[in-house]
Amino acid sequence: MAKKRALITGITGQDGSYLAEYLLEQGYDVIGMIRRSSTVNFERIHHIQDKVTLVAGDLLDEVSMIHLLREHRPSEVYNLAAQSFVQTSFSQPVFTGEVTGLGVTRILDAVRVVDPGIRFYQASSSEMFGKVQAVPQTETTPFYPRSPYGVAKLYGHWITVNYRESYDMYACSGILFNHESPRRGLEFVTRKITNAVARIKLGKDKELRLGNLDAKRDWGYAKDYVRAMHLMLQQDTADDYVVSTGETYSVRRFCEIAFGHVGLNYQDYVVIDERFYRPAEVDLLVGDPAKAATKLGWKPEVSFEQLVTMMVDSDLQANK
Ligand code: NAP
Ligand code: G4F
Repeated sequence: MAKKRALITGITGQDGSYLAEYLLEQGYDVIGMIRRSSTVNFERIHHIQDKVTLVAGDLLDEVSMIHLLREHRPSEVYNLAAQSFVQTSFSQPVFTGEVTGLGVTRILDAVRVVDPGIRFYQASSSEMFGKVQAVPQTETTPFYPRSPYGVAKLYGHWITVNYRESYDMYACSGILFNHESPRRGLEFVTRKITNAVARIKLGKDKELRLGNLDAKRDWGYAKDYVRAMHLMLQQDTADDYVVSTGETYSVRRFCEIAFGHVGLNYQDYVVIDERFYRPAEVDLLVGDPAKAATKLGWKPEVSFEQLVTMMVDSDLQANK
């Protein structure tokens, strides 16, 4: 049987790197779309660089994606590329809309033009629930985004649904709640905390400046979540799924566990800094993963506490 071939946009990101590893394990040919930059940015994929094919393209440029789809003919496309940092979306709302919102139309349309039979995954986000209208959030909970990022993701979600319904394309929107790992970008709160814990423990830093400690998130492990992306594209019909753990914890609780893991008390080191507050906050996210469990047979394998301690241990190692 011919090998399956998948294109991943955002392969240099946290999820892209785990998804590429997972698809290679499943026997796929993996094509990774990378955008041009003046410095090489392959930290997360250097260990698999010789096993994947990297091709140039950009979500801002539809023609580049038409060319690479024509040349490489994937049977599955995972659209993970985005301006993914919520705080930046407040200072760069138009850019975020171009990449994270309109970028989805560009790649969907490239798929439609080249081969509408290609299966498509869109990386949607629990940020679309924003000011939550129900607890826990399900696939039918009304959306109420609270940032330009959330608004752009909502556009990406609906254009995915629209292309599915208009052109009979197999297009899925995975509504993923926060997922973290040792490969998480340093600007996101979890990695910011675990990296600081390691540096403080090793005597390299003295304090950690954070914003809202009372925000609550449903945090899972990124490696668990990429399995759900793949499962969504293996079904008889395309659909949308919430992917989450069903548990929620505050940023404060994350700090408690992370500092506690190395024998420190977070209250001795965390300093509240107004600069890290957002113009509008998402106070509480907690997803109901029942549909993903029933229809995809998916469940997370790493607990919240295991996730926090895994990230602290990894940062201790990296900062030595
Ligand atoms: P990430 O680490 O920030 O990675 C984003 C990726 O997108 C990077 O590879 C980046 O390339 C690429 N990219 C950005 N702009 C691009 C453009 N114009 N053209 C092509 N590539 C571009 O994000 P992540 O955490 O892996 O998340 C993956 C996706 O899931 C994102 O769409 C994110 O919004 C969404 N999501 C994430 C979570 C989460 O908790 N992690 C939850 C829900 C949804 P460079 O390396 O060149 O910057
Ligand atoms: O780690 P965060 O920046 O993640 P956020 O905003 O929840 O977004 C992440 O998850 C989304 C899924 O829900 C993704 F779609 C998105 O791409 C991204 O991966 O912030 C988490 C919480 C926020 O409430 C924030 O206000 O932590 C709070 N926080 C408190 N102090 C902080 C800080 N966040 C950051 N980044 N830095 C702080 O110093």
